[in-house]
Amino acid sequence: MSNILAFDIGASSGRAILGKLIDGRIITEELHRFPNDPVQTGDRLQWDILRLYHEIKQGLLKAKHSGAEPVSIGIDSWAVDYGFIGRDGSLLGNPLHYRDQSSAGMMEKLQDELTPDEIFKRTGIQFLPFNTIYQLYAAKSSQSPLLDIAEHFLMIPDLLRYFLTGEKYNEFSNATTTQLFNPFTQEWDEVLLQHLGLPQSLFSQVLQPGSPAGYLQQSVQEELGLGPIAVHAVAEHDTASAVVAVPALDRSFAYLSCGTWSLLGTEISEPIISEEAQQLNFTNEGGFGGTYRLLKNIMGLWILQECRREWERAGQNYSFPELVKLAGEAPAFSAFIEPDDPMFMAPGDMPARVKEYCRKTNQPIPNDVGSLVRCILESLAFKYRFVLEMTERLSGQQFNGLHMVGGGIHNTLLCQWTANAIGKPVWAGPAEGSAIGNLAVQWIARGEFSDIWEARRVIRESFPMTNYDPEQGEAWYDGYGQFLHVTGLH
Ligand code: LFR
Repeated sequence: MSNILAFDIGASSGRAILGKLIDGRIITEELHRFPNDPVQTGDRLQWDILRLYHEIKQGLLKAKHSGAEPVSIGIDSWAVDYGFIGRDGSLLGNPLHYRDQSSAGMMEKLQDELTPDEIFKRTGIQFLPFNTIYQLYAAKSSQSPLLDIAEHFLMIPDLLRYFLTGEKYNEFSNATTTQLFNPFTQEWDEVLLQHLGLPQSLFSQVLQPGSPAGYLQQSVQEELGLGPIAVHAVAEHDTASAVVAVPALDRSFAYLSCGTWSLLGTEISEPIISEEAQQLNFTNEGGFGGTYRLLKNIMGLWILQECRREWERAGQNYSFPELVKLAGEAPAFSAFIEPDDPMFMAPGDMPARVKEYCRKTNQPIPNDVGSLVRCILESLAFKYRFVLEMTERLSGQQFNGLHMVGGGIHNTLLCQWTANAIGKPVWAGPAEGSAIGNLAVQWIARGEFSDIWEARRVIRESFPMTNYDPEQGEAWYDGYGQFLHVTGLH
């Protein structure tokens, strides 16, 4: 029996996907989909982690009622966030959302004590203000009482896996995103932990993706009326799972995992921890099979999601296809933003911020919805070109196209504009990259696939890719010059 179950939980929704292997093809079925709504409580933004666990159990029940009898389960989610477990095995408090403001300014503050060189040399991880290291530093600075009683540090998928199995492990791909894990020693970094005053004992054994991680514990089996289903550690950082699912044939390939965030880069076998990598603020996040993901975070469709939420609050409801249609009808190359300007990080009135950016850079203000969406999507496409070129330089490779995976590929205009901006083809698919990568690692662990390359070949044969060839070369070339000029990127 090869039926298995992937739980893929993104920053705005989660899903349970059943995977079957039939005649050498992967068949997926979405059994359960649920919203993931962070909760603002006072001035804290928190994850409703118990609701997410409840939804996982609903997914397990739906699998049971479908008669699918999955033999294995894996969970992946966004990175960096965590919860603490206390002496009695219970969760202490609610995990904070990485967009919570309590770690604001902590990256700069810690860098007064430890140089960025030192932190980068020890971890190879990009400097993002919400990395776990800065969240923990914020907890320490505010004298969080949780630090006095915490016995175990678990990241989001570790925590959900713990609720299911009762076993406490950290997982490699996600552990690297903390900026506390040392890829040379393959251990939590002693110097960084010591500096933060965190005991080694807080951190658990780090499992490689594909490792067995226990079974549904007795109480869960009884509650749900299920047997002792095996649980595997997969590539539990969703981006790591998405990269597993990139249907590349060539060992040298570039990817763009496109969802709330856009993650663009390549897969490498050794981390590139050089002065140039640090200066370009690239990251070396852990992947499957000891690989590393040399990539950069780009703010992504978050900006558009937040605009849509703001318009909704004002009583104007637009679907994403409607927004994309309006963008397609608006005039081209009128105004641009730098999507990674910190002003776009926190939730809030995004249309006002986009207009503010245009105002302060002396550009025409995109006053109607179509122009505003066009400004965001063109700017994203140009930022992709900028980061793709950096990836080529840093990794010493030339890519002849870009694989796009993730829900963002439903936005066909963005796929086409990305091809136009980079002047190379875009190969889009699969959309459920993270869930499929999650399934693939479980099948590798179970011996159904011999290795990741066999998995990628089967993924390519099972899910059609859509090709986008570049169009309107000259106009997009000129537009890129304009984008660099107004954003000051070089
Ligand atoms: C994408 C992602 C990114 C990570 C960000 C925050 O879903 O996992 O890779 O940088 O969310 O955790």
